[in-house]
Amino acid sequence: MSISTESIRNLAIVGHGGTGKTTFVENLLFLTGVLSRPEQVESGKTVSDYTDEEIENKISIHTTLTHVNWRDCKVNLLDTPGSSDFVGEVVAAFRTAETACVIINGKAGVQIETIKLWRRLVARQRPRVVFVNRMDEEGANFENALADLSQKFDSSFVPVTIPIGSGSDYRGVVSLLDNKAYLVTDGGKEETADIPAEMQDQVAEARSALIEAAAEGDDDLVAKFLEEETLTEEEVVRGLTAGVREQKLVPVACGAALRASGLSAFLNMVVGVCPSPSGMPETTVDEAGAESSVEISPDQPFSALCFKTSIDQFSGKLSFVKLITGKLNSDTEFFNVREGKKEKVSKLYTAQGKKLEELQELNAGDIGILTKVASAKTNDTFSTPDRRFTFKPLALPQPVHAVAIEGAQKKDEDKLGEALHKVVEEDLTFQVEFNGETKETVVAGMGELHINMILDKIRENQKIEVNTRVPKVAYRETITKPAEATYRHKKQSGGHGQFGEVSIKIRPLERGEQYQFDNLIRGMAVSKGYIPGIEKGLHEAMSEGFVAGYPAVDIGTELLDGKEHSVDSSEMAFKLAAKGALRDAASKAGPTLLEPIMNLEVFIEEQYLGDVLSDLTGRRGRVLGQEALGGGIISIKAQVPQAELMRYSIDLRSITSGTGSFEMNFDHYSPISGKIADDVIKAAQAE
Ligand SMILES: Nc1nc2c(ncn2[C@@H]2O[C@H](COP(=O)(O)OP(=O)(O)OP(=O)(O)O)[C@@H](O)[C@H]2O)c(=O)[nH]1
Ligand SMILES: [Mg+2]
Repeated sequence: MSISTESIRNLAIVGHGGTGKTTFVENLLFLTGVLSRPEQVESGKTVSDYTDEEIENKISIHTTLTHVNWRDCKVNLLDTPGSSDFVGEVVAAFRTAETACVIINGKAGVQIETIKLWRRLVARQRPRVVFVNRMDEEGANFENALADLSQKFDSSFVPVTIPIGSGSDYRGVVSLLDNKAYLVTDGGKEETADIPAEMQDQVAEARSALIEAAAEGDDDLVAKFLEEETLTEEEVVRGLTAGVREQKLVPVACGAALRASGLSAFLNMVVGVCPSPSGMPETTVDEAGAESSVEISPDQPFSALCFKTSIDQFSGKLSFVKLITGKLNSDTEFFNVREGKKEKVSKLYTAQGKKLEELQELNAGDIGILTKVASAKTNDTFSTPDRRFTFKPLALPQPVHAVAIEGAQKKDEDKLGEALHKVVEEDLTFQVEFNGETKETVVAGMGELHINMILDKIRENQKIEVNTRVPKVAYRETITKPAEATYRHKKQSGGHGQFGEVSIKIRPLERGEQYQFDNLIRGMAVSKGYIPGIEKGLHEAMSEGFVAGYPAVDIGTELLDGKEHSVDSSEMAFKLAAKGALRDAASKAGPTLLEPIMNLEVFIEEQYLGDVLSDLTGRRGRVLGQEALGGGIISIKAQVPQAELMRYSIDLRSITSGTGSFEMNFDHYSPISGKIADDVIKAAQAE
């Protein structure tokens, strides 16, 4: 029997690296009886961090699906990595889950990756809850953590649990929802108890704040609260549910995941106040690109979103799906909308980490795994043939780090290409591109760790050596003023000669306009049939460049005049004449090199501001502005030449002791001159 949509809660567990997400999930599995004993991340035996690379590095790298049952609900948990190198996995998880559970460290408070995630969650309008973890560590302070949240984020934070003690005095939590204490036991599950006498006043105050927040969550309740100054239990839950769903408030729970503490109250909150998928909107895009929305509901034909694919050593290809509408069972036939291809469910599973559990049926809102759907890729929409929409794809951040790679042995190139292709299918933040200009295969990802991890895995699995180096920059060339030239291509060799003469004028275009061609020849100086040859010649000359061999852009060309010969002219002769004319004209038109300039947003702790700014200046960067995000975290916006950013993800980490990170995307091309241009030309000539 499948779980009803109303009884499902989907949670993406997200937050800065090392805040305890994996430990949290492990202990939720322990609390609910899925595990008889929780393991520690360091042992390499947790349910969630099970891949070789996770066990080796002792951090999460992939999003892992697990689930627990609590009070008639099924809670799907997507444990995500905290490192910004794997942000693609995180985005996929909170794309899928209705609620994001943000875990923060009770001592360190809100850290940089959490700030970046929060901004994404706000942009996606995702309901959020917070769990302040590691309350058992020296220096943990719930009040400070709450203040830090309020200072950094523009949301209304409402405690639903409060800690009993902290650090070595930590004993458990008081749940404000059911007015009970949950005490830590030695290695076992937490036990309920009465609220400690000395906390009565504190609890009463926190509870009235919670009731007031609940009243504000639901307009109907405000009036009642003003009149009676309190609400019933049922009304509190109703108000909080509406508040979370509408993102008017963010409930905050606390505890110590490592000691399985604070988790019962957390699950009570999730089941009570986090939205079920039922009726939640999902954006669709039709064939014309128009957006609309469907509500998650079982009472419609089948549709699902594939949010992740991976390869399992026993079951082969796994496709992780979230059902948006209808039901799915082993008889369902469906279409992969992107491929227009019919597929069949062979088996249907859910999972506890790597352990697959077979299911008979999946209901709308639930998350499951299909095996052997050959065509499946991340972001695919599965649907019935009559419904031709797709679900809006994940918006992923642009790669920030790239390296050029090649197989050490020529014979390994094919193997390498195939292996890279497989990774690209699974990981949308990893890109592979053969750059025809620089003749390099360039792989790009979210950081050095991300790329190293992928390449190491390929080296090991394929038993091949892969060399890496800093990629070449894709420079461009252009002109700075108009010029004219006439070029005659004439050859007399044996029988047929070759003849073509072309006069052109070239002029600089606006940046980004690329290329323009106008034929201004009046009369019959050149037959129509030769014009395509002339255009081909101009194109070829532009793609070969005239300063350092990089493609020329943003040049307008006008064909002014020409001459032809009744016997010796040909398309080829005119092509060569046009090429010569463009080269001659360009040499008189102030030719120059252009370099790519990137938009950069850097996130750092205040103490590193001076060092980061002077480093950016050293990279020929132009700082556009800086903004204090609260709590000593600063974002700097700048434009920096790509040539200076090839190792930035590595250098920034070393300047900021590993805490800084950045996002970047291409902005525009900009002219370079002097020594910088000379060096580029010299390097190109040395090739
Ligand atoms: N004292 C204490 N330590 C904790 C607690 N929760 C987690 N830890 C420890 O914190 C470290 C990091 O825990 P993880 O669960 O791997 O953290 P994570 O957020 O999953 O890390 P990433 O996946 O790398 O982002 C481990 O050594 C845990 O044992 C807690 O409640 N108390
Ligand atoms: Mg983890």
